Amino acid sequence: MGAKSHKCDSYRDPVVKAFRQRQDLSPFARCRRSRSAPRSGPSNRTGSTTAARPSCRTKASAAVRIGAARLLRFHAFARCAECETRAHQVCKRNQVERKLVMGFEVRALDGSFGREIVGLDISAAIAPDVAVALKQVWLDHGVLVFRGIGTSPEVQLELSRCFGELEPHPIEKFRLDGYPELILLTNDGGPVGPVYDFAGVATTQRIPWHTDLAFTTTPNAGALLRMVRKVETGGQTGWLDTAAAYDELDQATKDEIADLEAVYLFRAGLEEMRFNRPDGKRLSPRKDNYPDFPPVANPLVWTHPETGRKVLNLSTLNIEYIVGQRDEQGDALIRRLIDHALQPRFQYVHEWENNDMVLWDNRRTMHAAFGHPVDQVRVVHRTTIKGNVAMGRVMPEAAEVGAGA
Ligand SMILES: O=C(O)CCC(=O)C(=O)O
Ligand SMILES: [Fe+2]
Repeated sequence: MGAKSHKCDSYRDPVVKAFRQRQDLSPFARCRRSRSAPRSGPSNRTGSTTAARPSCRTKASAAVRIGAARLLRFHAFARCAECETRAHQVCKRNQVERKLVMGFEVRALDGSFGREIVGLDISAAIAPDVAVALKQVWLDHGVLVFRGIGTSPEVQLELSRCFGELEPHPIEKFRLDGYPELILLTNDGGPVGPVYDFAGVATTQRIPWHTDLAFTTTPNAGALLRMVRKVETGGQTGWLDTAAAYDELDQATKDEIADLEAVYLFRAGLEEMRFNRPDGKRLSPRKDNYPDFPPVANPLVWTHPETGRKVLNLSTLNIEYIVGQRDEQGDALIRRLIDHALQPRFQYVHEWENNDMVLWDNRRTMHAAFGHPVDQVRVVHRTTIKGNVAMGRVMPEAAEVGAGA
């Protein structure tokens, strides 16, 4: 091997280079065992070849071989000082941290979960191995933020398809013309949902913490929003990590709720929901943009079908009562769980810029739309990643609701 071949192609990649400079990275993959290897020769930070560090060269090439076999085309393996404490993706066979793979960078967000993806090239089709790597980061972290790259419906669809089959909106009028898999969320031409008075401001698109389709037996796996036109006031979307919320319950509560089911439903008039309904005064008449849904019973603690993690399945907007405890005691339990889950430390709130895209794992998070003044126009395009794991059962009361709807 000549000196030239000691540097992999990724080393010339500007994204990789910038990342290394920022994060103080070695240009070589290192496994935990090699960390103590004595340094010889010039610093790797300045781009010296592995010839200066024979022990690293061996481990780096082994790491690349394993990576290449697994994901076909690794750009680089990298480890930064941060990785000592944070669990980035780990190559299980040799414990090499691979924070930087496939030419995109994975950065922590301002919150306890979720990640930002930086440097992803979506000017052309996303290669299957890149899609696999992105999906893994999504499953590991629950929310992915892509800033400024969502410039067209095509880009949004291309990215969304990395995470699973897309689901067209069941109600045709919400679909974007020519793009059945894109849903248009906008108040352009009139508010999309009810208008409430919040602190004297007529506000639309304000939706309390919920999980999409928590009131059905098969919630969708995820969704991706693209900000086409942001508003100047408000309009944020928040996400909440229900896996962490579960983990941090005390053991007595975990035992208490382990086998409970709760009933969830959806009413087009959100103020008719029982717990976390919108707190303002309704200004618009009840308009049946959406149908009411019959009650469904789902487990209160759900095992994520792809990661195996337990999550608190709360959907605060939709939860009605605990099965078998339709009383004060059951309601008190729901209130206690809601107070616990809504703590800011479990949340990430996104301040939108145009062309941002945010993807979430709907089985491991709740989200909330903060709303915006009704006289400002917000335009969002959304894709939905289909869910295919049923968890609940339709309640016998469904017949009554169905008859009345
Ligand atoms: O408008 C938003 O920010 C989010 C709306 C929402 O809840 C959704 O798309 O599921
Ligand atoms: Fe939602």
